[in-house]
This record gives sequence, structure tokens and C-alpha cells, in this order.
Amino acid sequence: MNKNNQFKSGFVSLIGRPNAGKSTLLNQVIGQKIAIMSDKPQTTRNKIQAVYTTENEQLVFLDTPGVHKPKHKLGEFMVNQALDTLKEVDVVLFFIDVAEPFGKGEEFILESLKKIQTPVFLVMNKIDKVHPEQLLERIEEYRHHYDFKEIIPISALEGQNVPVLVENLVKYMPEGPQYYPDEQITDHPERFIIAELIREKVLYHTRDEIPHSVAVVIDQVKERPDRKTYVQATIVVERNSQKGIVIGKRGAMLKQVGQEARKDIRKLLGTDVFLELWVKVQKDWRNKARFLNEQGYSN
Ligand code: GDP
Ligand code: MG
Ligand code: K
Repeated sequence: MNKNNQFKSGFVSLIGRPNAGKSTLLNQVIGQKIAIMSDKPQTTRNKIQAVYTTENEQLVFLDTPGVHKPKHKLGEFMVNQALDTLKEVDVVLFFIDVAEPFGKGEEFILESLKKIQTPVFLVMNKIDKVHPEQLLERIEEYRHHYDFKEIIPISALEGQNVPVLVENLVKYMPEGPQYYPDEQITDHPERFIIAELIREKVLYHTRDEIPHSVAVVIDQVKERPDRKTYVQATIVVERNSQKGIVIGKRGAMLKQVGQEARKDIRKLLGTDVFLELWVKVQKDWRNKARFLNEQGYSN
């Protein structure tokens, strides 16, 4: 980390019609610095698509559900789900293909965005396809509908202006933690955060009694038919005495940790959460690669 600067991090939602070029942009941003997530469905409502990490900052890009739905479903979806998600991110990227006309779909999304406080950037993609004159006209048209924090014309395909977009995103990020490790992470990045949230509560409440080597392993994250997410996690300590401390008198400590972690996980996933915590003693767990794999690190 840069000595003079605090680490900045945050979440970015990408919204826009299919084929606007969202995936192409993420591929451009990648370089060596990003970890693209697998396409396997995740249990979270906010699907993490990519993580961009440098020495000083981390941007977590989320795919926003709902905007890929057919037009007649769009309204319902935006209001009920996507808007809730968009409220909690740091920047919304509203992605358009500049060669496509402004339509009812765009108008509706922009009206919906007026209901939330999150800064919105207009990303005008595919500038390589249009005359500059047409680009200016399009900018005027969009400005008329919404007061964007930034308007950034890019070509995701050719890479034009993509660094400018990234710079601007970083400007809007708050000081924050590095949510994900530098290394490539596997299918379930949300597991990593859930584990960290639980670990944080354990360390906070046990103070100096439990060493930082305590590990949290996520055994299961499963969305139930009732839309509640069931999370089962194991807190791994190295000694029996530590197990007693983590559980507490009549389980009071574990209960406290569970309640607070559950609240945070609920915020992260956007669903109700049922959290089941176990405590296990395992000597020298750090030498066991299996644990690291389960935590979401790849070798
Ligand atoms: P998504 O559905 O929003 O993720 O869009 P994709 O990234 O899959 O892109 C859809 C199509 O648009 C692909 O054929 C891309 O190659 C193309 N595309 C994306 N960005 C640009 C661009 O800046 N210029 C041009 N000409 N084509 C682009
Ligand atoms: Mg895509
Ligand atoms: K807004």
C-alpha cells in the first residue's frame, strides 16, 4: 500500500442491455490485475464478475440482475430487486452502445435510478462505431434524461478511454479494506467475505484471548426455497482452551458472534440468512492445504 494513501475499495454495478459491451470492458480492465469469476451460478443476488486489485485500490464489479430480462419484466425487476442492490454499491455504471437509439427501456432505468442516491456514470461504449458528431448528439440526449456524475465515452473493444473510466471509478471509492486476496480466487468469492466477517467478530469479542491464527471455514452456502440463505461455518482453533473461549458461557459468545455476523452477511447477500456456527479444534491447521482451498484461495 502507498504510504501516504489509505487503501480504497468498493463495489461497482454494471447495468445495461445485453450486448452493450459489459463483459468486453471487464476483459479490457483485466490485464494481470483482475480475477474473473467463473460463470457458475452463485448463491448471492449480486453476482461478482470481476475484481480489480492494485497496490492502492480494489474495485469489485457486480453483475446486476434484472436488466437482462425481457422488457415487460424489466419494471418489476428493477423496482423489486436491482434497485436494492444498486443502493448499496459505490458507483453504478450505466452502459450503453452509442450506436443504438435511446429507448423506453433506457428511459425507465434512468427514472428508477433517480430514486437512489448512488452516483451513476454513463458509459458510452463502442465509440469506434460512430462519428464524433453522433456521439455528441447522444450525450445531449442522455443528459436531458439524467444528471450523471460522469459521462465517459469508451471503446471497450479497442481499449480507448478505459483507463480514464478506471481512474474515475477509483475517485469515487471510499477508504476500505481489500475484500479479496491478491491471488486468483475461485468459484465462490462471497465465501471469502463471509469467512472474514465471522472471523472479525470472533477476534473482536475474544480480544487477546484468541490468536489471529483463528480460521473460519465455510462449509455450506445454500439458498433455500424460502429465499433464506443457509450458511454453515466452522471456526477453527488450535487448542481446546480456545474452543471454550469461542463458545463462551452456555454458548453466549458464539451466540453473540453469530448474531452480529448474520447481520453483516445478510447485508452482503441481500437475503435473509440462517447462520449455523460450529467450533472445531485442529492442531496446525495452517499446514493443511485443504483448509485454504475451502476458504476460496486457489493453491
Ligand atoms: P455484454 O452483453 O454487455 O456483456 O456485451 P459483450 O461484452 O458480450 O459485447 C457484445 C458484443 O459487442 C461483442 O461482439 C463485442 O465484441 C462487441 N463490443 C463490445 N465493445 C465494443 C466496442 O467498444 N466496439 C465495438 N465495435 N464492439 C464492441
Ligand atoms: Mg456479458
Ligand atoms: K442517483
